[in-house]
Amino acid sequence: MAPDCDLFCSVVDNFGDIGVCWRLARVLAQAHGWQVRLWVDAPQALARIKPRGAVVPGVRVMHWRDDMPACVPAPCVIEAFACALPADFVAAMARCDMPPRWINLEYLSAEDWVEGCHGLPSRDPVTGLTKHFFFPGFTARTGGLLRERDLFARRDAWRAAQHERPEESFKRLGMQPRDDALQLSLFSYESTALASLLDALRDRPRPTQLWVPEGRSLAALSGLLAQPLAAGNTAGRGTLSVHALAFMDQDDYDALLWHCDANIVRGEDSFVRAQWAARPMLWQAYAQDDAAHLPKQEAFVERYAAGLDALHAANLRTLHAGLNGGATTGPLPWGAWLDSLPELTLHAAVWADQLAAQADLASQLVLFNQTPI
Ligand code: TRH
Repeated sequence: MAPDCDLFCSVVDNFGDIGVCWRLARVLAQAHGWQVRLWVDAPQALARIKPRGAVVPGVRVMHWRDDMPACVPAPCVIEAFACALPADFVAAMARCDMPPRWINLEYLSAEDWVEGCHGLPSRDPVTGLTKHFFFPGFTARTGGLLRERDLFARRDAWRAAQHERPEESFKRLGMQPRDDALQLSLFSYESTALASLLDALRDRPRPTQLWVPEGRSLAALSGLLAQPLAAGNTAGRGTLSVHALAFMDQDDYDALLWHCDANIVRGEDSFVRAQWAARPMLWQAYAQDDAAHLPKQEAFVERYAAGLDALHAANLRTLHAGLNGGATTGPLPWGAWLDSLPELTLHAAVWADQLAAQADLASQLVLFNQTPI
């Protein structure tokens, strides 16, 4: 079947680029019936996050190499995160009788300027083709957020099953949660704030289980605890137990976020998924050389904390600044944050429902693609 869309993804580092693209490809196919050719230059990164053996009807994964075969471009071409399409492919787009709709999918930001840039055209000087900038975002004048139609139903069903059949749910994730312990997950980059998080958790009256998938945060914790941690290992300090988990696929990672009482996440895709989990969350943005991630992080916290009382909002600002390498004074208010989890849980549920009232990113993209230029 002829493709409806060519989606190009270059894996810069980590898992966010392919995490977003694989999710978008799946939603376009499953919810909109599109045939998607997903071109990825590092299929091994996709293999880490894709449920094993998962075949999604409508999604064809193509290895994007320098010598990619000549092909007729689909009517919609999505260039994820300005990954620079191959010159031959752009030339083929220009030769089409009806040139494809060329969309550059941008990184997510809560900053105000996004509304003014969403949907703007730009003319390619070489071919004269028009490319449009499509910005995900948190407001009605942006492209919205990626969300599967059945996501909340699956989340709620998983939570119900977790109580009815706990062994089944947790064995899959390699976890043995204790009923009496606070459940936290951590998927971050390196941060000086992690040391004070460990210190705060080891002295809490209530035990904490901190679940950490393999990767950069686990390596950082191994250093801080002076104990090498690999999947399946546990380290205890005071009332804190740190549990290392194997890196799981995207669906299982969702389940981890749904299970935990609060989640610390990073980048773009886990950041959005933690919001859909409707549990308290803290976010470490992907660091940029010019510290451009700091205003990005601040813009998000301003939106997110808008409905909270002044003290909770101030704590969130400080913790986010601390996690992201921004300026802070005094110790980070981990204890106050942990104490306020019940209020923050109510807030997270309201926030998730509010965001879900917005049209999701894939639906907006499909509509945008149909709109005459
Ligand atoms: O991996 P990241 O740090 O990705 C980053 C950001 O996207 C950043 O904007 C981008 O510039 C940079 O990559 C190149 O964080 P992110 O976006 O949360 O992506 C992680 C993906 O990995 C997400 O789809 C969830 C998934 N994941 C799993 O599938 N299994 C796991 O065990 C974990 C922890 C994550």
